[in-house]
Amino acid sequence: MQRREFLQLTALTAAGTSLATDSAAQQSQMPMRALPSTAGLAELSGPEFTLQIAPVTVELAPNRIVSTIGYNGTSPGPRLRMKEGVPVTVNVVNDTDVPEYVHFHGLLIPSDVDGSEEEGTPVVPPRGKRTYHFTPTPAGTRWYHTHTMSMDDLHRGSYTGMFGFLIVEGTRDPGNFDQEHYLALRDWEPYFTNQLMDNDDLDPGLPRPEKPDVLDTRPPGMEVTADIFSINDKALGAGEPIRVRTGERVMFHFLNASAIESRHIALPGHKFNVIALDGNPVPVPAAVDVLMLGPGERIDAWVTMDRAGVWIMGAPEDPVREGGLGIVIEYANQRRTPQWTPPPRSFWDYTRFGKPQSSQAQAPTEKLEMIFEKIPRGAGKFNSFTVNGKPYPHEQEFVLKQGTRYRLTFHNRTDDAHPMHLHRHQFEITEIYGKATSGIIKDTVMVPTYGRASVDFTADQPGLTLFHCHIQHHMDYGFKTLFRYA
Ligand SMILES: [Cu+2]
Repeated sequence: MQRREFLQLTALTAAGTSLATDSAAQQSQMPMRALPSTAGLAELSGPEFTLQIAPVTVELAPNRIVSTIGYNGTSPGPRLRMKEGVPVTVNVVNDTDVPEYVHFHGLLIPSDVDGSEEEGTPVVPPRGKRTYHFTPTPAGTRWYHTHTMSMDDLHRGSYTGMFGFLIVEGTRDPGNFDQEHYLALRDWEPYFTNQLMDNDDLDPGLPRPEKPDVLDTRPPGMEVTADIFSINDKALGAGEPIRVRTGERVMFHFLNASAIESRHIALPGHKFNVIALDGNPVPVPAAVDVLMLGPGERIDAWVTMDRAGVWIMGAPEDPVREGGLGIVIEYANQRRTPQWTPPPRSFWDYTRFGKPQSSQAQAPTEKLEMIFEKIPRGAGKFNSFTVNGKPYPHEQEFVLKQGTRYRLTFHNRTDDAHPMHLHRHQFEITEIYGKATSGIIKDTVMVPTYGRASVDFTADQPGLTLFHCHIQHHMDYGFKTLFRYA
């Protein structure tokens, strides 16, 4: 972003905020709804849904309008609310000239409706339509998004606005909260860069067991980054604030819908009580100052509103927050410029939410080692990636026996952290950062730079199963494998 544009955006942020504060003064006279939910996002309830893929414009702020592709005229698309175990029909209408796939991320559903070309899901043809029938499970915060390849086209695939929340309601008690908000973290208008922008794991204390003795010094290839951000469809200050009262308990469902980078979120003076990761309840709920979400990950966390004021909830990194990644939290009868103060320095650690010992109950019987390596391709080209020394496609490397419990150990021999996503299954993290843990069930895990992680899963969903890095250009340039069932 040019500096001039950046200043315009910041000026606008300030103006937008003061407008919002004025309207809040009027609003505070009005009774609050019992359970206010995030404004601006439509919600559709099943059992039948229609998603229309077509160009949309997103007004992130009055002077910041982006053109992209969305669902049903918006980005994020509508929130889809399904009931666990109740069959649904999703009609997908493709009003673009590009073949499309809609992937239902985090659901345990068959390959032919999972929305993955690699798994053999039929395509939604350009200017055509296709109907998916499946039974949503398990309950939790899921999401849906395009699964097309982008390669070097930054207007395709998950660089576009084709994403939305998908909520599967179960029988679990949702808890007693005064408000509930669905917040998707996004970046817009990505561009190529030669610099690795990652801030995934700056903690030098992290073990790096996979760091090679001799580093590959060939010139690195291109990366993708962005300077424009939003939560849902609004940049910081341009949308309505979340209006709260002292003592309220507010539930936030966060999704990192970025195709490229991890995100952190903090709310000055408040703590996030993390109760679920990737939609699945954690064994040890815990309060943290800062959340971290790799691309594709979700966090459900509630906050007790116990520090009156007007606050910015957003990215701790100044350029990211000032570029739009934030939302104002405004207490009743408080009128001032939204405040930001940096959170205490903290390191995101999944094991904080797990049981500290390994699970003896479900020991794996088979082990698969997966070595991730990056091949630097030099300026103007994307790096490529290999798994166990081979690029995609793999033929017979990863064949599963139905009913068997597997331990996958990821050896990340690259200088970047990767959000590794397993389709159609969920896994349990059993080791990460050199620590054993159990009970954390996820579908996507950030494998640290030069780090190692182990996850266990049961092969109980026959059919082709894609496993890949959720960073779009890593996946497109080789960072994926297919699991097959024998
Ligand atoms: Cu990656």
